[in-house]
Amino acid sequence: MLARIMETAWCLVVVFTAARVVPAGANPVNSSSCLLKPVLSDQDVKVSYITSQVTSCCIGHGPTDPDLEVHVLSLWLSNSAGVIREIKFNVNTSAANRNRKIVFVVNTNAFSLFTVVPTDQHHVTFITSPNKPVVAGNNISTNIANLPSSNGELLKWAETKYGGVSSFTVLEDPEWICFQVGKELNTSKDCIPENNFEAKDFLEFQTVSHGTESCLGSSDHPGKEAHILWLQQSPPRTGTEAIDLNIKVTCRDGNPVNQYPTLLVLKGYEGLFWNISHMANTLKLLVSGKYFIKNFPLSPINGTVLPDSKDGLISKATKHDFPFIASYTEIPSARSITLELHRTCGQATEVTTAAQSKASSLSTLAQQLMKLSPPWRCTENTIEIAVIKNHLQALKNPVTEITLQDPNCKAIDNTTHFVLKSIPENCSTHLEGGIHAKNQLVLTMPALPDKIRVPFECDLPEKLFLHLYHTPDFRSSAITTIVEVNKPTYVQVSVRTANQSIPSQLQDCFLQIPGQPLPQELIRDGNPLSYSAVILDSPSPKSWRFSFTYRADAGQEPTPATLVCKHSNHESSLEVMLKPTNPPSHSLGIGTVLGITFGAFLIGVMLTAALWYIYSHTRPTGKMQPVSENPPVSESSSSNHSIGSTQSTPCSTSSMA
Ligand SMILES: *[C@@H]1O[C@H](CO)[C@@H](O)[C@H](O)[C@H]1NC(C)=O
Ligand SMILES: *[C@@H]1O[C@H](CO)[C@@H](O)[C@H](O)[C@H]1NC(C)=O
Ligand SMILES: *[C@@H]1O[C@H](CO)[C@@H](O)[C@H](O)[C@H]1NC(C)=O
Ligand SMILES: *[C@@H]1O[C@H](CO)[C@@H](O)[C@H](O)[C@H]1NC(C)=O
Ligand SMILES: *[C@@H]1O[C@H](CO)[C@@H](O)[C@H](O)[C@H]1NC(C)=O
Ligand SMILES: *[C@@H]1O[C@H](CO)[C@@H](O)[C@H](O)[C@H]1NC(C)=O
Ligand SMILES: *[C@@H]1O[C@H](CO)[C@@H](O)[C@H](O)[C@H]1NC(C)=O
Ligand SMILES: *[C@@H]1O[C@H](CO)[C@@H](O)[C@H](O)[C@H]1NC(C)=O
Ligand SMILES: CC(=O)N[C@H]1CO[C@H](CO)[C@@H](O)[C@@H]1O
Repeated sequence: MLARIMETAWCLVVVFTAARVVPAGANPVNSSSCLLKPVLSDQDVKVSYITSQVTSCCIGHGPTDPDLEVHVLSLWLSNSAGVIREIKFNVNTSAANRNRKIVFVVNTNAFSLFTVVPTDQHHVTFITSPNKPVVAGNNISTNIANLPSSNGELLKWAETKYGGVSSFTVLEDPEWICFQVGKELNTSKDCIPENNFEAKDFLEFQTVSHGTESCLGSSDHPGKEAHILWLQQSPPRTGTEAIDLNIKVTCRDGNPVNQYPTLLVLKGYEGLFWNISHMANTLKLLVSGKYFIKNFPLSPINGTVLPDSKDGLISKATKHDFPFIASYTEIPSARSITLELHRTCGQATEVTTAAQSKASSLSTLAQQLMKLSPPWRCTENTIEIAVIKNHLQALKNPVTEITLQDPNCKAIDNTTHFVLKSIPENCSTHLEGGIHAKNQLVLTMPALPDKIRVPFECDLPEKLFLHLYHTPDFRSSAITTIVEVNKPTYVQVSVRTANQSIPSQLQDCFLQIPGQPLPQELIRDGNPLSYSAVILDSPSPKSWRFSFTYRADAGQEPTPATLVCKHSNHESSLEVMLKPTNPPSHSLGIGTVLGITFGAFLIGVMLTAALWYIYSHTRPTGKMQPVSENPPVSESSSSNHSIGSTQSTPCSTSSMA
């Protein structure tokens, strides 16, 4: 456990220090100069993997002595000129058949050293050719024999000597082998080797891929690189498989590790689960199937679909701006893969204190954590944060507070999450093009002197907004959904879009009233149509204003209706309530209030009334005539105000300007 924590801490320091020495101005890539060539053993990249798929194998009925197991191994070692290859050989035991004697007949094509770690449960004997290999280890017996070099003859030799073999296996370039003895391999047949045999039942081995190709060496390193791994095994008949992927960055001389921005393209069958060891900040992933980052307590992340061809995978990397393919490897079958990168390392430019490096590594880890499982979301009207508190445990230090850039915007701890909702206009959110929101999460950790900042961004969805007001000052605090009958209603329509080439005018707005078959058009193609609609000055290129007055018999009940507006490709609707004005005015029917002719008539009546009033007041004696509290309004008929609307609001006339 402690070792694991130490390892994590070490990794983080590597990440941190690596991030600081990435070359700043990398050369642009000339992809046509990236010529894939087979990697040589001294090059900067090495792909190795653990697999049970062997070159050739069979399981036999075993020797005539039932207390004996005879396993024949033929190992083919490439590129071994002048170098003595060392192969580690683990003999694993299974609980059954403890009393059996075990014989390994091992031949190799080159001098090699076999370091054996045997089980103490069995007596193990090795039979080898002189020096091919040399077997070393405690508690083992070795016998030298002149073994035939061809595979077929080697098998025949063992079958003749023991009356049959338990297994026969051909392996290429193993670095270590783990062999399980004492198992009932169970066959009654003779051993007839099959190619590409899946020997999961009794062995697995690690080998270096010799098919790896690379651009390294064919051109200058552009400062960023892609690694492509194509695992070609077919899906298991049942269940799901997980494959371990380890990334090891080693330094040839000195510290720290010089780590380039790296794209990892991982292709496997659909449904394969990649278990990725450790993620540097400079690592990008394109993964088919699902993946999981070790040490981060996150749920699996869904990958993407990747092409089924070498060219397709390479062009995928190129499309993601990583045309320099530092390694391309096809792997027939594996349970675990290790990508080893050797880097030229320089001296650290700055000596950092333990506290500084702890802060930086925590900050890096926090950023990775947030990128893997983004807790931010742009919705129609809000920016929402929901940080799962369990995820923060990966930081191994408590987080006491999370805010946005504006420290007044604090997330609330609801026991499982830190949650926060804010409107895009608030909390120092920077809106690019009115749609691309940028802000940062600020984490407070008492263990650190400084706060951890995690910048984030998200796109607000494109949308048309409708807002109603009773007054033409369009105060945001006075938004309403009530359309007062016979009084002006002020409408602001605004569009949130990244599109620069939208029409400068509002297009269509109408009212849909239940029971009325046709919509009541207010604006058509930017022109006012009915209900005294008036186009007002627009406050910005992406918002528009108008007013209208819905006219109806004042005595009617409140009626629900829908206001609909359209602009460019957007449409928005707002549920409103058509309400008679309060208190109800004289019940002048709608029919009575319309029409210039009638207006003129009314003026005449009013004049008559006024004259009568003056007359009655100037009379020396006589009774007072009852006078209406609400004297008729003497506005011209082109007024936007209905006659019934008599309580004038402070701004009620400015709309006519
Ligand atoms: C890319 O490299 C090729 C071959 O080396 C060369 O012919 C070509 O001009 C280069 N292209 C650019 C854009 O540098
Ligand atoms: C070898 O033995 C160890 C300990 O018994 C076990 O954990 C491991 O899985 C075995 N390896 C194989 C390949 O069976
Ligand atoms: C060697 O084998 C014997 C039994 O055959 C066992 O008791 C002993 O512990 C083994 N020694 C080592 C070093 O494995
Ligand atoms: C991934 O690897 C980690 C550490 O080795 C292990 O705990 C975890 O179970 C693995 N996940 C899967 C799905 O194999
Ligand atoms: C991942 O894919 C599975 C289906 O394969 C789906 O059920 C799940 O919701 C997806 N998860 C996410 C986070 O998209
Ligand atoms: C906390 O908030 C998150 C996100 O809104 C929600 O999913 C979760 O159920 C909440 N937890 C509790 C205990 O209310
Ligand atoms: C902005 O957020 C602060 C803090 O949450 C809040 O008090 C304020 O009312 C918000 N402003 C608007 C315009 O919503
Ligand atoms: C931008 O708006 C114009 C006018 O509505 C439309 O024709 C065009 O397709 C839009 N462009 C994009 C990228 O949506
Ligand atoms: C335990 C087991 O799998 N036994 C099998 C061994 O092989 C023979 C014939 O190949 C089968 O009949 C057994 O069932």
